[in-house]
Amino acid sequence: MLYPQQNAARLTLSLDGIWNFALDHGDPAAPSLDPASALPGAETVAVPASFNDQKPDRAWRDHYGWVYYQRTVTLPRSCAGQRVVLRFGSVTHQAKVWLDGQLIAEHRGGFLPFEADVTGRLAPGATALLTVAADNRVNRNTLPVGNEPGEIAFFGSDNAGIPSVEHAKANAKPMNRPNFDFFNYAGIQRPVTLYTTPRAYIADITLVPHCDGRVDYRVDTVGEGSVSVEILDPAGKPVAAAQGAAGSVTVPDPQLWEPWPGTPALYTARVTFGEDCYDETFGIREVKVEGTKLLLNGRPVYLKGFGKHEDSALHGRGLNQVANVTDLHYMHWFGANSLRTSHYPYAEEFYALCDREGILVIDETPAVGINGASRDPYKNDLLAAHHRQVLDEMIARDKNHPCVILWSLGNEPDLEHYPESALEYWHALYEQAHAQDPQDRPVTLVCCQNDYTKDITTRTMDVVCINRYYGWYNLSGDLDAACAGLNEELDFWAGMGKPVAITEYGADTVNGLHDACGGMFSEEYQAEYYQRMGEEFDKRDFFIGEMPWNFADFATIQGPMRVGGNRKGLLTRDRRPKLAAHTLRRRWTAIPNFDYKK
Ligand code: E8X
Repeated sequence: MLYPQQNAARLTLSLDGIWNFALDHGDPAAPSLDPASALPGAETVAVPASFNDQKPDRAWRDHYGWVYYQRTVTLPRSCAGQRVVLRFGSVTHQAKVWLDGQLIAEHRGGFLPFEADVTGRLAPGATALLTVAADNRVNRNTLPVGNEPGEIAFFGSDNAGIPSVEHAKANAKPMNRPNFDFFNYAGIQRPVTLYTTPRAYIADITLVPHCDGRVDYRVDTVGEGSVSVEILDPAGKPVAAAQGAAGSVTVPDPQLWEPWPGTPALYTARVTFGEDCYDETFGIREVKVEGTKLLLNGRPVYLKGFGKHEDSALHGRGLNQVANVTDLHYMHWFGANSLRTSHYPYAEEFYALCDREGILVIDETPAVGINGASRDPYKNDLLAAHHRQVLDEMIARDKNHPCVILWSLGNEPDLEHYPESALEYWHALYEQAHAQDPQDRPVTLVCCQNDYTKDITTRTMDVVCINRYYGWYNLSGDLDAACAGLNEELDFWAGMGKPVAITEYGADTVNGLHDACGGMFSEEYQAEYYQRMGEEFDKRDFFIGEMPWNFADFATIQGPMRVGGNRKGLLTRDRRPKLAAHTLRRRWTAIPNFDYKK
């Protein structure tokens, strides 16, 4: 799916800014406000951003159900004769969109774009009323997954069985019960754009580059016309060209795309089709798994980076380009070269920055929370169908980004209690990802700390990605025992013949809490924890990546285990380094991107 682009043939109009907003206090099962009329009691809200933190009001923070956004939109007369499209970067978790009360789009899934062709519905020179309803509910059929009323809370048993507790739970008001450890931010969290194209237009561009300079391409079009493709080098100089909707073109002396501090060389595929044109950026790089190595451009790469969140003050999960730029500069400061889009696809603008800054990305679906159920979650056809949809949409959106090197099908599902149906479910998605990705990147599934001997699914992935908290959630505070436990498990993985990366490990750390004996929650404990873990990773040649959890402190649901959110950040939420950040910076600036493990 192409990102909106302003160019010689196309116009983009941003609809971001201050919209009218109202909570729908009706039945959460169905939006109840009239989309053809002005919202009753409308207040102001900024778009793009989560709505939750934009007003000091529990009704906004804890809303359960639908919310409404509304504004007018005017199409310039100069757009006469053009195709006109309305596009949302994302609306979380599901959306209905109306123009002058006519339903023009619906979408399920809160982290991927959708659009509606409004040619003819919005006349040049006319003004229309644009209304968007967003549903923030999560449940067993959504991704991320929510608990149903009465199910065990994310953290622990909340005193199940005590009569007074059970009665109070049964009478609790309807609310979201996230089965995941991040705040359930929602709303129009990414840009809204009205854009035009010629009536005959370029619908999609697929690029498959090879390190020898050959670039296989396909251009999907609508209407009559002929396709031409010109390749511009990083300096903007034309270096190759081809005619036809599909074929190959060879770039002479290709400059390969490499992670920072190497050069993330970016080329441009300049596509024309009739009156239409589009410039698609790409990088010449290849990624594959060979034995226990992850090869980038044929060389073993070592992943040094983080699990992150799209999370910042006031914006919530909303696009925050200042945070994105700051975070990627911090990645360089750490000597980091990679990150995981835990636990959902991030904004398109973020991947474009990673392409430009040379940051490797593990691109993850919103499949988090498929665990903890009293029944086999893999027998839920609604969930499985939605999972297949979001996987297809994520690959379709991100397929040309050179920064994306690995698809993650999901995070920490239950792989122990229903091992056979788990393997069947995840293997089907594994096959789908390989089939859908034109560049056929490696595929993984991030597994939770579990009895790895019973987990028959993780070992089938191209890269084994484990989340382990030896020394935190188990063997708490005892780093000697933690290292012993980690090493026993790594002995198990040594026999698998696969590359292994740790995609989460960490310790909640209250910035400013110091302890000469390095007790848990102190900055000293977090620093020692990462020092000790790194020493153990270095002993294993098949161990190809370390990604602490988390880049920064982030907002979560309320609970007895969260002190103003998850505090495992190496940075505070406002991006100030804790003691351990300097430990990691010393370690990673001494580790090269390539050939670190023999
Ligand atoms: C944590 C992380 C959470 O923030 C992340 O979204 C998924 C969790 C650790 C799971 N992984 O809690 O900080 C470990 C569970 C062991 C009981």
